[in-house]
Amino acid sequence: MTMKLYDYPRSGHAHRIRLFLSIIGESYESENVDMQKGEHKDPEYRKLSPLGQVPTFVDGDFVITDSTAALVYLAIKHGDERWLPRDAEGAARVQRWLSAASGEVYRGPVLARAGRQFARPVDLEGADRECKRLFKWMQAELAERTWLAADHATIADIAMYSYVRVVDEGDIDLSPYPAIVRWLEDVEKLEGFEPMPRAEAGGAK
Ligand SMILES: N[C@@H](CCC(=O)N[C@@H](CS)C(=O)NCC(=O)O)C(=O)O
Repeated sequence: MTMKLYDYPRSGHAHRIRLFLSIIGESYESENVDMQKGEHKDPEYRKLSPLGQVPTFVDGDFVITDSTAALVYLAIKHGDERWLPRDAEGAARVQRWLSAASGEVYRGPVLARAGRQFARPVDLEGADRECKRLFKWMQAELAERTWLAADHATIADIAMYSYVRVVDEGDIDLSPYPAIVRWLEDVEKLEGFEPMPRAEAGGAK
């Protein structure tokens, strides 16, 4: 059965899923949800995504309306076990970063970019503070080891990558965090890597 991604190019949440699908070599259908036209709030789309959010990932009858949940699903169903270790400690280490990808990444890099690149009304000072807090932590972790959650790449790295890569679009400079820059480049060397689109072409957060 074909898998389908309801997608929007500039969405980092959607990019996480595209990136992982590409790395594990899974083919899928893609349907663009034009967020600029507000298609994510259409009643028809809300039947799939009650919150009216992008991305939505569908495999047969199973609908997933969250990027990190889709990564977990794909890692278990289609990926090599290394992407999501099954032992208690290994799984918790990955989950720690999946939570950050939905929490600190949203409150920092996502909102800084949404405010400055897409002129959304956000608390930019708050977003900048969150970015600093997050990047200080990531820098310390990544100065100690190559990957975020294990001694190899996991879905933690996939989930964290997309919005950190384009945080300069929120006017945040990564040069004080050399270990993060090194890690971004390491993710980009993974076989099957697919880049996060830049905002120049316009779009939503
Ligand atoms: N928890 C969701 C969040 C997805 C999300 O916030 N998507 C944004 C676009 S990148 C969105 O749809 N925003 C519109 C809204 O929340 O109303 C995920 O990880 O996929």
